[in-house]
Amino acid sequence: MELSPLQKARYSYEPKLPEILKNDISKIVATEGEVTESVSDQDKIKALFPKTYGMREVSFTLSKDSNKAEKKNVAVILSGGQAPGGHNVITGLYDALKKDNKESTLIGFKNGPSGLLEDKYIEFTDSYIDSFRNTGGFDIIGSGRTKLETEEQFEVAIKVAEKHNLNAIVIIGGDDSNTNAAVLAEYFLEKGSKCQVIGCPKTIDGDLKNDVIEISFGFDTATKTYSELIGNIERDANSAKKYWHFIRVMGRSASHIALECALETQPNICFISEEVEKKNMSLEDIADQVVASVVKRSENGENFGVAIIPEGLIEFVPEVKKLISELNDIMAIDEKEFNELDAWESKYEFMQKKLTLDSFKVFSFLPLEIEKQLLMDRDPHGNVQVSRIETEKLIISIVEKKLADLKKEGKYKGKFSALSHFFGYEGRCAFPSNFDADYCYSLGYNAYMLLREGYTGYISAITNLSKPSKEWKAGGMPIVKMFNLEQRHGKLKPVIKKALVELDGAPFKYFAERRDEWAEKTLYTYPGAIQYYGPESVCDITTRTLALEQGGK
Ligand code: FBP
Repeated sequence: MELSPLQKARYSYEPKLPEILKNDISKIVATEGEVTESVSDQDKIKALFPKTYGMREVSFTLSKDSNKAEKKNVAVILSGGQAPGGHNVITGLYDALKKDNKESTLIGFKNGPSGLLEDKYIEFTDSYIDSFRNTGGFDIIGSGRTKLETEEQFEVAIKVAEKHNLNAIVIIGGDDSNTNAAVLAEYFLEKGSKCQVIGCPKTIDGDLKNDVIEISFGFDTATKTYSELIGNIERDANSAKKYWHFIRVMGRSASHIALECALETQPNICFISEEVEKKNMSLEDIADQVVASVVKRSENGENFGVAIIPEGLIEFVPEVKKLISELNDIMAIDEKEFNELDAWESKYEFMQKKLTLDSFKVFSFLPLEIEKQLLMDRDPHGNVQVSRIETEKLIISIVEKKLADLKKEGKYKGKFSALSHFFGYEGRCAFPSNFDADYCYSLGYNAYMLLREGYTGYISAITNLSKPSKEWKAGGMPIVKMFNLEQRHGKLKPVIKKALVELDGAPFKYFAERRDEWAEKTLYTYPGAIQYYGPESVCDITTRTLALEQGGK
């Protein structure tokens, strides 16, 4: 296979580990901290997870004695959307396992959790692992979104684990996949299986985080990739001075990606879905905010601008949120009947009968394309696929109408020519930044330490991440600690609580204090491309979000 010069160079990059993990593995031991509780619904969650509820947080320290490792058979699964650094989680896990005992084996189930159920796997070798070091993508074994949730699936998982004599399965995924990891860990314990389950926090969306999981991997590289592109567009806009660019960025539920990109590039507009929901903003209110900036800037002779829109925005506009929730419930029950209807008119009538009057009003106000996008297939977790809804075009169309009205009234004399963009898949498989390369390698290495020490139902946790890697700390947290009860498919289910943008948090406050000035003036910043080689102050820095959250600038 032909390799690019950067790929060749990245093969020899040596990811940095926290100091504690650089020691002889046989001398690293776990120290237990406080007993944990789930974030809410404690009694109900305790009853559902009798074996894994209330376990203690774990950190690693060095002991004088060394503890020889038995041979272990471990499996790994990549689950959900791609995120830069996934390959390094696997290389870190592999290196730790082989360093500890050469006889140990690592297999990878192919194409997500379905690989476990179908027993489709590969066994990793040195040369195969070496060809994926420090590269982006999940193609090392592939990924998938199959949800592990039924008793039959768990029974199959036990049989496959027994067949391979597995000591542990490491599941690399987001909130839903780590929820599955915790459920599987509980099930294995209940059935007396020796197979442990360890999770690793992945998602470019950045919404799997809390006091112990400071950031999910992939967020750093994905936001740097989008910010580079947004900065380039800003410079183009400021050079040509003729277009307003509306850029939708990924982030299914939370707006962490949009906020981080705004902090990096200082656009004229950036919506934060969590604020839209809190302020109960309608689609019209959102468009009015854009119109105000367009009008003001045109008065300054600047008929151009840049707006960032989080892809999840549409689900946070209260009136649309209610509509989507009704559509999800309808689809959960009547999807088959709905899919048998061919003509759009019949589908439309079907929804008219099923939706409440208010929601149907909102539905019928939307442009036809958006109506169709809202009715597309749900993902395996029953969610509407927001990455396929062109919210940026919806906003442009409402803004155009409003500006035309203002023009008629003589209140607006500028020109408005809008272009739309969607940045999502472009960022998910980029070569991991040095931060993600180091962080992911450490997460995988640390996952091995957790399973070596006999833990199950834990998520690998590397902390103190806004500091240089030698100050990073290694440990683990019981996954059930992150649980709450949420409505899914019309039923209350125990799931990891999603971390949304906190409106009283430092990153949002920083943005909110400056955005009025950004809306009017041209104060763009241009982050440029990710740098892999050069000064640490450029190459090793992480996100503004993490820096601000941890008291930096
Ligand atoms: P994960 O939460 O599984 O990591 O995926 C996040 C994400 O990239 C979202 O930002 C996006 O909405 C979604 O995946 C797209 O999913 P798909 O890859 O199935 O199109």
